[in-house]
Amino acid sequence: MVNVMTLETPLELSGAPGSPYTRKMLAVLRYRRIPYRLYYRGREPAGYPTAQVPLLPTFFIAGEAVTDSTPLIRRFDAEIPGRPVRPADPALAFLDSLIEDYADEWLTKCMFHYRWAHPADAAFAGRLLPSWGPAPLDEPTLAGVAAMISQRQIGRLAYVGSNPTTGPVIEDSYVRLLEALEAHLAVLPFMLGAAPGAGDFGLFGQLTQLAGVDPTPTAIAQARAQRTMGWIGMVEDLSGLEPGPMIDPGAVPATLKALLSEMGRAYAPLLVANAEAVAAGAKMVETQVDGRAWVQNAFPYQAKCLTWLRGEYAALPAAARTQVDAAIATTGWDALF
Ligand SMILES: N[C@@H](CCC(=O)N[C@@H](CS)C(=O)NCC(=O)O)C(=O)O
Repeated sequence: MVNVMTLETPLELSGAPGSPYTRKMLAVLRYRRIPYRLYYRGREPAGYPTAQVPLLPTFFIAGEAVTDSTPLIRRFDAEIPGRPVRPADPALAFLDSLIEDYADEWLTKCMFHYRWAHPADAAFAGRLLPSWGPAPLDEPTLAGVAAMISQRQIGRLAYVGSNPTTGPVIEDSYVRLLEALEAHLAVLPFMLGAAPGAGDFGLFGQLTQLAGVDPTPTAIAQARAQRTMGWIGMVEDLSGLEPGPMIDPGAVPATLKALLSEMGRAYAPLLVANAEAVAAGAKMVETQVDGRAWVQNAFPYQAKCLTWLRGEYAALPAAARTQVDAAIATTGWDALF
């Protein structure tokens, strides 16, 4: 393993094809043309460290196990030259952060909910996930592992906020997101112009599963989101893309405004309510999302997300802040800043 204080390539990581954040980061590495070595989870070379919270993907950098895709994308941009993911323009970079946070923290609810709350989807995923490892599995072993994984993941539905109250809110938001993406991808190749940002890779990661693996949400995408499915296939490997111009941050296209509105509608109220619950030491968040009841466990990580977004907003130069304010006016995101 590389054991120096700066990033060296190939970057090494462990992950799995069924992990949206693994897919997000592999697509980033391909676009960046950063050589990498992927170990299937549990197949890392002997002696490799384990992260404090062992999440997928885990990168092995300078002798340490490092997780969390959002800061890693920024770190790779800073430390490995060429083809940065984050937009250079500060207003666009901020919008990119909003899109990435929505994808990582809200769209993942859709992914986890569809995968484990629908019995037929859960039965499928229970057998698929272990089959994505390198070890051959005979039938009794696969059946046993599938039952164990399904039971564990169904038990985790509460953590992402999927329950009978919130299920319809989550599913409606997925369908509306697909509609907004279809409209946007009819006019632009990526969310903010002719090059992908962290938000594109975040959306891509979750959508690899929602619109390509899990039967119920994939059938919805097949019926109504062919452009989006094509986009997912392309974002998987953008190693040959020459990035083109980004949109004018002072004149955000209507389809992007609609996307930001969809994201703000679903996710922004929850970010605020969750942060309040965490600050008050409450165990549960009870609020309204999209005019309907929402209950879930309070989630300290998402309180940090809000702090980061507010910090990034506060650091915007005045001219960029004016552009951001215009872009997010009436989208629901404006309530955060
Ligand atoms: N914020 C993290 C989230 C990573 C994450 O939640 N990974 C999930 C799977 S995609 C995980 O490892 N869950 C625990 C497990 O599968 O045991 C990131 O952006 O990388």
